[in-house]
Amino acid sequence: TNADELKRAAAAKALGEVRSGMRLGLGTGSTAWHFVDLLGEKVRNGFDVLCVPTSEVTAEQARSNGIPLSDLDTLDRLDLTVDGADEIDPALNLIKGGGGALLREKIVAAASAEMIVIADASKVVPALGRFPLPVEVNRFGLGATRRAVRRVLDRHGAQGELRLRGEETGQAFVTDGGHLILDAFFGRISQPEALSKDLLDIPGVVQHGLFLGMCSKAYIATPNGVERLLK
Ligand code: DER
Repeated sequence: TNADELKRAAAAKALGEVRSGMRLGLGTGSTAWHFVDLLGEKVRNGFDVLCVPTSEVTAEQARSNGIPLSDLDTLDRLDLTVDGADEIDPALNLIKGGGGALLREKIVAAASAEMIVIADASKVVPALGRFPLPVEVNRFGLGATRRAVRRVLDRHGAQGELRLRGEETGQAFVTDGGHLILDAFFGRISQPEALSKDLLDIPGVVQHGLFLGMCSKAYIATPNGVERLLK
C-alpha cells in the first residue's frame, strides 16, 4: 500500500461516521482530499449533507463533486469536521497549517461538535514540534510582529529559525484570508498551551497551527490497517 492508498483508507473510515442529514466541515490537504472525494460519491447516491469548506481549494473540489455547500453565517454549528494534520501527539493535540488553511480550519473545527483527524502513521509523534509551527500574521506591521514572535520563540526554547512562507521563492504565500504565514522551527514544543497563549497575545498574530483539545478521534492508516485513536 502506498501513501495515497493509506490516506484514502483513513478517509474511508471517517466517512463511516457520517450520517445523512449531517452538517460537516470539510478539511484541506491531500488526506482530506480523499474524504471529500469519497463523500462526493455518497452525495451522488442520494446522501443528504450540508458542508462548510475550510479553503477555496476544498470549496472548488466540493462543488465539482456536487456536494452542497453552506457557510458559518448561515449555519452556526456543525456536527462533524473531518481534516488532516501535520502532527498528532498522544493527547490528539495537533499541528496543522502545512497547507496554509489553518485559520479557516480552526474556525470550522471550533464550530463543530466533533473533530475527526485522518492521517497516515507518519503524522503520529511523541511530542509536537518537529514539524515547523505555522503562525498566521497580518501583513500590517510585519517586521514588528516577526520580532515579537521571535521573542516568544526564544522564551519557549525554539531551536530554529522563523521563516516567512514563500520567501525563498521571492513571492510570499498569501492565505485565503489575505494574511502571511511565519513558520517557526522548534524541534520540540514543551508547553503548547503557554506557547499558544503567548503567540495569540501578539496583536499582529491572527492564529497559529496548534489545535489543542479540539480533536477527539483520529483514524491513522498503517500498512496493517487503519487504527482508531481516542482522546
Ligand atoms: O494544512 C493543513 O492543516 C492540512 O490539513 C495538513 O495538516 C495535512 O495535510 P496532508 O493531509 O496533505 O498531509
